[in-house]
Amino acid sequence: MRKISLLFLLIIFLFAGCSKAPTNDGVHNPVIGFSQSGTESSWRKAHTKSIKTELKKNDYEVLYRNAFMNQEQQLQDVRTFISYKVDLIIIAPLQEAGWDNVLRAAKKAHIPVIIVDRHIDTADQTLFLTHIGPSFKAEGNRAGLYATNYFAEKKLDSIDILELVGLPGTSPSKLRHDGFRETISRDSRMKITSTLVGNYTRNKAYDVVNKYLQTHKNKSFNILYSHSDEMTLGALSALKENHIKPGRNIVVITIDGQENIIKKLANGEVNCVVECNPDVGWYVVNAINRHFSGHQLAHEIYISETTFSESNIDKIPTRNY
Ligand code: GYE
Repeated sequence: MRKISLLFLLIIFLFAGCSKAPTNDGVHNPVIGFSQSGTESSWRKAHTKSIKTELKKNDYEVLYRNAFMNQEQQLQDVRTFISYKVDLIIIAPLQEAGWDNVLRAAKKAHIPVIIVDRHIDTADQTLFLTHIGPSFKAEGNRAGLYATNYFAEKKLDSIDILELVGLPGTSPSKLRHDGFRETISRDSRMKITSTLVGNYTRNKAYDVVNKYLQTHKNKSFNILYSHSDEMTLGALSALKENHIKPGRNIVVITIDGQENIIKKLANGEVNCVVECNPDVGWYVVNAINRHFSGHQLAHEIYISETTFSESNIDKIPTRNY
């Protein structure tokens, strides 16, 4: 009799080990809290959709919160997930700084955390399981590579670059700048002459570029390097209003790869699109499944990406963002 019950316990234990995640009551599916930073671009909408769709496909319950680009709101959203005692939290952080306290609270409540897209800045790397997202530095390098190749054979003494960065205090803003600068340093003629801040939004980018052009009427530049497609769309309007032909008078390099910017690549207003891949859902859910079945995760998981320009325009896969 004792042998049978031991066998029974062993079978239950083995099956429990195979289950995808801890369920609080054995009836409900595991609950995942997903805190998204905003909806400022169609890139981000696709990022949200990719994660939500894949979670649901895998039978996870999803609690979703959008912080609408407000850091305080996002910290509050994560605290709400902790008080709901969710099984795991996914955070797409708005800003790099300020996460330690809330992540310590999650750790104390034994709730694992996965960071997606932008990075967080913390001295304690045990506060999250893994970061899943693009290599922003490699994106900057790719943008720089296009710039240096484009001008390699052109006889110019200096090549001036207007840079349009996203929200300050975020890792893509920093790393896309670093990667770009690293690569263009191969060509001593290239110089970033001005850096404008566009916060990753179309309106803000339009305003800052327009103001710049109005106040620097006699100053020309050769390249516009914009860190995101939404900002590029705002910049293109400002350039055209100021009688500058994007793609012709100046070379336009942008990052993301939204459908609406691929159209601009096709009509010649944009010269190069460095892809930033929002389709991370499969990677995120795969990491969650592996974690719940007892596997150790790599601390950094990169998503593969490429570059589009006139040389491969007919081979660009259909965009879903
Ligand atoms: O490039 C931009 C978005 O954090 C990588 O945020 C992301 C950036 C993306 O709004 O379009």
